[in-house]
Amino acid sequence: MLQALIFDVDGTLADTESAHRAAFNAAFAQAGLDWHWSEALYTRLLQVTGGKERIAQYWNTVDPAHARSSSAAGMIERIHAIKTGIYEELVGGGRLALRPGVERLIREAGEAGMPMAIATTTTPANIDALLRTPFGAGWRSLFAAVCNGASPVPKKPAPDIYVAALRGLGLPAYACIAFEDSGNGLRAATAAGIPTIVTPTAYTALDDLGDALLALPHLGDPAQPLPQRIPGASQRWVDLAALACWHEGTLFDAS
Ligand code: XBP
Ligand code: MG
Repeated sequence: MLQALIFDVDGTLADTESAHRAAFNAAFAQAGLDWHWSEALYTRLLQVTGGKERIAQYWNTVDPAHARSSSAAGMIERIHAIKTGIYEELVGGGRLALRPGVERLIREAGEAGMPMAIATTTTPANIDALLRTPFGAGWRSLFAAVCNGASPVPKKPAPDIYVAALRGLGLPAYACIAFEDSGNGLRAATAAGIPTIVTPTAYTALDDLGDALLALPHLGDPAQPLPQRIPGASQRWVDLAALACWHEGTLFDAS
């Protein structure tokens, strides 16, 4: 039986990567660097999960000698802190909307008493900036566990952040459904044993998403229905009843 939902953040709850890219570029300029990440370059850099790790990887390709110097880690921390502040300004106050169906499904699950968790590689302040307006300052109470990029575990595609979310929920992987947007996220959730629904964005549309339980353009909403009928549902949006039906199918397949 489906007992909990686990949500990725970037790309899944909202289409955040353009704001992340703008924030990285503004931070580079503020730090006096002439680095600029174009959309095409950023799409490739997204294969490296975590903003600090992404900066380190890029620095290592453009200036390996300095990237390996003793001051590099401190410099990355400083650039990333500037980036996080800019990102909060860009998405906070409801300036970036959640993707279709996200708010509706989270509210439905909350009202039904279905436990939820977050499993993301992003910085905690980014989650607060995104969720504080739609769900209020107490958004954290909607989730039994919020596992994020501050935790000292390997980042996606490693399964660790999903394993931490399962531990926080106190549930086995087969009792949950995860929501992801990227190949790295899908690999992480799948390696933790969690059936996963993917809703890719333009940044992740070319990722290998073949292991997903289901791939959809978004979760759909009465005001913004999915373009196609979805299996086991008469409406064109994902709700708890449809999720329970797909989840039962995975258990049946596995037996
Ligand atoms: C996606 C990421 C994040 C963001 C940047 O995370 O890789 O690192 O791009 O965020 P997810 P930070 O899809 O798991 O939410 O700069 O705060 O690391
Ligand atoms: Mg993501």
